[in-house]
Amino acid sequence: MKRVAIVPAYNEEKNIEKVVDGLRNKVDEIIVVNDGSADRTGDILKNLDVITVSHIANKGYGEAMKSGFRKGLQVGGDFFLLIDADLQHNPAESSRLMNSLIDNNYDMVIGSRFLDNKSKIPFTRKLGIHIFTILTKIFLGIRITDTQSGFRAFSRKALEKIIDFKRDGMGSSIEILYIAKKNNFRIKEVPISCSYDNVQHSINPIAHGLQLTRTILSLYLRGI
Ligand SMILES: Nc1nc2c(ncn2[C@@H]2O[C@H](COP(=O)(O)OP(=O)(O)OP(=O)(O)O)[C@@H](O)[C@H]2O)c(=O)[nH]1
Ligand SMILES: [Mg+2]
Repeated sequence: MKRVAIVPAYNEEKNIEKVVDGLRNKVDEIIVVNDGSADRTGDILKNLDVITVSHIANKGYGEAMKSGFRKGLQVGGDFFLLIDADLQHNPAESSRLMNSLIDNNYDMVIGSRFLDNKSKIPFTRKLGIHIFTILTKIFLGIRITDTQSGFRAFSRKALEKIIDFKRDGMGSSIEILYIAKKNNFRIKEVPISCSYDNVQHSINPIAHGLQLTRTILSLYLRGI
């Protein structure tokens, strides 16, 4: 029973080592996707005992995730954990997702920032996430409290279906939920904390919002 963590990373020199350390005793293998980082992320990874997948140029969150998924399936993982590299998620909480997935035979477990209300999420961020959660519910019929969460766990069977997602940017998080719904996955949300203390948003919120809007409308109108 092999547990594999997948960590998409773009310019995360300040955080990547801490995230990897936190994951050490939680999984059997750690895959970090260095998505064309312009900082020292690549150098730091050379000295860490992880599998590194490197993009020569920056390809976006979706592509980074996909490269990680592909490698995870290649190395024979049975259960997969997706976690951000910016330390917003607490690697110590990985077990909550993984145990829930494995013990209950779920296809997918989503870490939700809104189930215990302990995270201090900046107001505009919270509003943005809620708007897209409501749109996802209305247009796609998907009832999830945190559609944008990047802290998720998947079974191998689920990942083999999910890996066919098409989007390269932030819309991929919603597309994955759409694939999960189409395949009648058993999904569970569990509470997670999320830190906004040291975050430098690497994507402009307006660009982010537009990507999500385009994704929801395209899935609603064309199913793709
Ligand atoms: N923004 C961005 N993140 C990437 C990219 N490739 C990989 N990532 C990683 O994807 C994860 C999520 O990116 P974030 O920019 O933190 O996205 P977010 O957490 O939804 O948004 P914030 O609330 O602004 O932090 C991080 O671990 C990034 O390092 C990319 O091209 N752009
Ligand atoms: Mg982040």
